[in-house]
Amino acid sequence: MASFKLGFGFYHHMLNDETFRFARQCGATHAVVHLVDYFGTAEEGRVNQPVGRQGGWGRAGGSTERWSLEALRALRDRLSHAGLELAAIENFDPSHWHDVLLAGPRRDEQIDTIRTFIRNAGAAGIPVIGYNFSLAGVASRVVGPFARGNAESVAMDGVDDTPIPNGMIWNMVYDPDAPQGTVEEIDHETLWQRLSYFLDAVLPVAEEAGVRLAAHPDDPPVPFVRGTPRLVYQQAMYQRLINIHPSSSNALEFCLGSLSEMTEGDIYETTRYHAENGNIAYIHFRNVRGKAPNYSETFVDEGDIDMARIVRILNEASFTGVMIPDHTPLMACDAPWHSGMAYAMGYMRALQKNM
Ligand SMILES: [Mn+2]
Repeated sequence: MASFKLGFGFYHHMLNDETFRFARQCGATHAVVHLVDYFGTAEEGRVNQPVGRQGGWGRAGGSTERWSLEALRALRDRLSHAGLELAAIENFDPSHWHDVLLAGPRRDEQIDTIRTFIRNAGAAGIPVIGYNFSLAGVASRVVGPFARGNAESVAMDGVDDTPIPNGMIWNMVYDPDAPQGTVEEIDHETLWQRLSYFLDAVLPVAEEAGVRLAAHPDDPPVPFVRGTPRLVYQQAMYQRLINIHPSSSNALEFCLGSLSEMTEGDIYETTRYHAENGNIAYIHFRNVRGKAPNYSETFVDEGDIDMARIVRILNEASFTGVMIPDHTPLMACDAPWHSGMAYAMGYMRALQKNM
């Protein structure tokens, strides 16, 4: 039996008892929760993962109340009653840290807010917070029948270079009254400096709180998207992120799909290296075919990655963290998202039980 934990990722609107039961029925014992509501009130968008588009996903502005100690404890307890251990919160709302990403006037104030979130997570016994230090976020992607049997999935076909309007970051509008214009053009080094400023400011708090901050690689992984630089768009760049501030709290949200889309690096060696060094906080266990800027997301068993080989490597490195499916193609039936997830979870459960 493999020692990884089987987790399920919950978008904010899925935090209900029925979805908790569904996750348990899929074999999940752990939960990764999105407090950001990417979908706003758009019901039509809720059947799939959020896909980047120029207009954004909607308004940022989830209340900081979701990160209060009381709210986090209540969430943990709700999941616990459903048989699920709250393993991680995934992503910060752009309204809580846009000036951290942009080096804007409210940067230090927002870092203080993030520090409070981290302390509250620690006090609520939540060991990991995943984040994505990115200006454009997900973009340049299209939806179509790209997976087996023409299942609807997501692909990249070229790079979107439309500038990001002021008041939007990471596909969400945090200031609808922002002045005309677009987000300032910067180079890669400037963005790395912004990440360093952030990590140096929050990692000591995270260490004290017993919380690991886990960085997602860029999705999609290309040097620039919408005129803004990316940080981790090749596998080797993960090590630069670790080197900024080596710490048990400076960790990785290891997305196999995004990493495999990168044009350089060996996914098996990269997995072995970071697993052996204890850098992996949790894993997005999904598969893809092709490389950026031309790839498509696939079912877990039909992409370029030999997922069983990944699990063998993780076992050899004694990885005991959580794996979640991240996203999957939609299947042709009345419950396209759920059946896609159940398929991935069944595959992962079989790997867990038989290795
Ligand atoms: Mn991912």
